[in-house]
Amino acid sequence: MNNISKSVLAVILGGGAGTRLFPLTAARSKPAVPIAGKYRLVDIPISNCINSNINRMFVLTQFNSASLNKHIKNTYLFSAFSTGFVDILAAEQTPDNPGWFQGTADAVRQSLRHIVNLDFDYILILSGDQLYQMDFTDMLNAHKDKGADISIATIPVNEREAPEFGILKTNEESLITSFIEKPAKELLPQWVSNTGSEMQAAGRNYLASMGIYIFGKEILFRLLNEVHPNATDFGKEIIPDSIENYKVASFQYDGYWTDIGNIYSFYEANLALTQDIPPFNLFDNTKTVYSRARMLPPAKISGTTLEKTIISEGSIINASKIEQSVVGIRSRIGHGTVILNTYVMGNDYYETIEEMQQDISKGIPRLGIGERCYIKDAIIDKNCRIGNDVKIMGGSHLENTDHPLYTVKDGIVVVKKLAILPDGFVI
Ligand code: ADQ
Ligand code: ADP
Repeated sequence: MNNISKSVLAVILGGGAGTRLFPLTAARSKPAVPIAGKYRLVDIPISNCINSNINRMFVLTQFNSASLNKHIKNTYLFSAFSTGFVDILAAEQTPDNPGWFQGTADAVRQSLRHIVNLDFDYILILSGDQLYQMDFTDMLNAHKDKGADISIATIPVNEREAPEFGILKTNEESLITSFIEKPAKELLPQWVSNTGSEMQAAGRNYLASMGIYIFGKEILFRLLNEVHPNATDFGKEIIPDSIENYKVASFQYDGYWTDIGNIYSFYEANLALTQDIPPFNLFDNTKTVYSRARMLPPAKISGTTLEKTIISEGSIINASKIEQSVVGIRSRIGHGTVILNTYVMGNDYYETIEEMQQDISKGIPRLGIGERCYIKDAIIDKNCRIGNDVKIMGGSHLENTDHPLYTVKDGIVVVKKLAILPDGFVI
């Protein structure tokens, strides 16, 4: 067995109240949100762990949805000869803690009792809503070489992004000397770092925390239970308060990494996969992204002009044109339909011919997207029934709204899971 698998345990933060990705999180927990046509958010951190030989993982979530359980149980089956597991720990009420997880540190603190008896030296804490392919071995080795108590993965960001992150400064040994969580714009001039000439040329002058932490086991228990028993967050409390008393190291990462915590960044990250050479590469043998093997038939396409588009397995596409879009598993798209800059998540099941005929006789659109529709700048959640001649035109002209069938956020129309849009519906 590889050494790292014995010494490291990973904890994946599966999401707080989940308002930022609403309505995708209205009926499922954040780790279960489908991305890139066939994966779920949680597959990203789990795959990064597996590719780094870390095979013991806990996923912390506020509520334990059926879809998350099913996905994890059916996907991550380690052999009987391995110590590997992926366990979901949902916020639970206990006599001494009546509430949900209050924040990231509180979530980890509440899960310690499930973790304490396991054999490990280091704990790797990961966010559940980031898109990246990172080998954590390098970070762990740097942590050990430096004799650090805590290591934080960091990445250079520009001035526009800096206020959204924890920003830090380091000394020449890459030890963190100061840290501020989400600094106001006016404070930024004080936080400029030497990020290297290439990064500086790109305007990336601030060193941001990626929210990825390595703690020694003893230190984590001491910090959460004794030093800060009431702290709720790593970024707001534990990290800034540890800089003075502990050896906190920065591990600078220069690869592709993006936060997908809100609708716009989620949409952008999905559509970025359609570029010629996407920064997040699903076609890399050494960095496989794992997901559930569904044994679906290959996609069947007829009469469609496809431009920079991903079509997932099990789809039946008769559209006239699809551009810059991601089409998820089991999608069905009718004749004459045009889809632009859109993420169609697909369906969880197929309708039988009889069911389709029943739909037609009841006047309900069939599962999928009908004929002669025009859909632009949208996310279509799973299992929607979109009739014929429907027009969805997202864009900056739309105001943020929440309608029973769809939500508009930053110009993106999100059609809600299971929504039924009748023939001729216009957004
Ligand atoms: P944020 O991402 O804003 O900043 P936070 O909202 O605490 O911090 O979320 C961190 C991760 O934990 C996310 O994946 C989130 O979904 C999850 N999470 C939040 N509350 C949770 C809870 N109660 N239970 C389970 N999971 C929860 C953090 C750091 C910054 C850093 C950015 C990088 O605080 O310093 O720059 O991450 O993205
Ligand atoms: P989500 O992707 O939104 O999280 P779930 O994972 O909860 O959705 O639901 C997906 C599962 O539910 C699928 O595996 C599918 O088998 C099943 N399912 C959902 N709706 C139906 C339906 N109407 N008929 C048959 N199976 C369904």
